[in-house]
Amino acid sequence: MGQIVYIGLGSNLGDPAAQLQRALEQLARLPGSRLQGRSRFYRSRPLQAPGVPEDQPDYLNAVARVETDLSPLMLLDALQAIEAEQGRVRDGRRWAPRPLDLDLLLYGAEVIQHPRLTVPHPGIAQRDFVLHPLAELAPELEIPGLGPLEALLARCPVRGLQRVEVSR
Ligand code: ROI
Repeated sequence: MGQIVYIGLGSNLGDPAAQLQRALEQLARLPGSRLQGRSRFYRSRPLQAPGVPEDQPDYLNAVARVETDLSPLMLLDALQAIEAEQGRVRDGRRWAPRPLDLDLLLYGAEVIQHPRLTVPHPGIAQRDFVLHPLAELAPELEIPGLGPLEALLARCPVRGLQRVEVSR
């Protein structure tokens, strides 16, 4: 039996809707994995944090649910390969605008502290563009170490997230 994982998708350069769609197709082809669902797409202003450039375009964000036999680091490698394939250059600048960002948000109920990977994804509790799409897929979800998703949603700052797909 594989693990249930949630992957955050984000893009704010080029054609974000096309890039998210393409990334979902690539997630569906991950080895040893099955794409089980995805949220709608949301438009969201760039999250402000210390050191984050303020003059970025809006993001398009979504979350995908995948069942996988891949280990966390094998999955991370596969996600980074998809990012690279879609033109992301990792030049050491954090938080730069990007054509595609794939974040491993949750890996089953595991808590992972590794030099390359922190799960649950840090900052998840402050990110409306992660919590709302996640709640579409799994409203009853328990976030390891942080508690029920519903409680995190109730405390998350409201930043004017906009659902851009009415139906699919
Ligand atoms: N802001 C939004 N709205 N969506 C993102 O995916 C996103 N990703 C980031 C930073 C720059 C922190 N802000 C973001 O990496």
